[in-house]
Amino acid sequence: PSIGLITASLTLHAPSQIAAAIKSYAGAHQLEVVIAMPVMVDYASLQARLNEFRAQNIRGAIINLPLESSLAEKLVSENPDICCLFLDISPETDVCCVRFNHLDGCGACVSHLWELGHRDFGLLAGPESSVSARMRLSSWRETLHRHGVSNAVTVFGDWSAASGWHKAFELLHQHSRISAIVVANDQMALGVLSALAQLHRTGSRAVSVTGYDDTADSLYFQPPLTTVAQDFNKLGKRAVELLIQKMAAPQIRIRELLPTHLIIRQSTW
Ligand code: IPT
Repeated sequence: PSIGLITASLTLHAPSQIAAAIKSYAGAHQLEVVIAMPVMVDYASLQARLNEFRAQNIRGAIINLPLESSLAEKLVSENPDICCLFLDISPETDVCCVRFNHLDGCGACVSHLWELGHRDFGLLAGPESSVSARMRLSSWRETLHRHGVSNAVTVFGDWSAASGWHKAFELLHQHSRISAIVVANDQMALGVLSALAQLHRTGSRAVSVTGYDDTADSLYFQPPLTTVAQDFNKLGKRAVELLIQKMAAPQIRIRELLPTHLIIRQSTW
């Protein structure tokens, strides 16, 4: 038997680590994983993927794509014969999900920078089309507001290192006083660190940088990256376990939240 995985681009580190974990835990349960990686994230294209799963006798799907609530709800109601478990949706959406709690990690990250004395922030968010990117941004802003900081400039990247590199130049050219850049994922943070090195903003002139994900490489960035850890292995394990439970008892309602936490390394000071 097989389960389906509909995923964000596997060229990105986080979705690929999640897919790897799902694949290995599914294997431990003698389940194959059929992977779909849609280019378009709209109803027609996702429904087409579920139809392909159905044709292969697949009755459970893990969906790791940032989805708007209405779209996730529509997929569930139009496909009652396929158990869907969502990994990247808003907490307000009433569908089965396992997701990371952005609040603890985002709050800890901004508070850490504030405690170091930073008051001029650059926020490098993920794409506005991603629900998780929007939630991270709003919880950074809430934490800054709580600390009484109003000096934060926001720019948006596309999760890639290349976008991080471009956006760092944009931020520092327009707002040279920025002393800390809060970044929505490690890959963009890698690009930011590279831009800072090119601008000779290192050593005693360094801008503090935080990432998000704690992917396997982040410890080896220069400097090693302070970041918010999401345990992708755990997410994959729980997703497989919970999907199996739901396929056995489709009426159960799954709402699981996994913690995130700050890991302090040398990119903040
Ligand atoms: C989220 C990652 O944090 C981000 O780096 C990017 O890869 C994104 O996925 C792609 O959609 S993790 C997700 C489970 C919210």
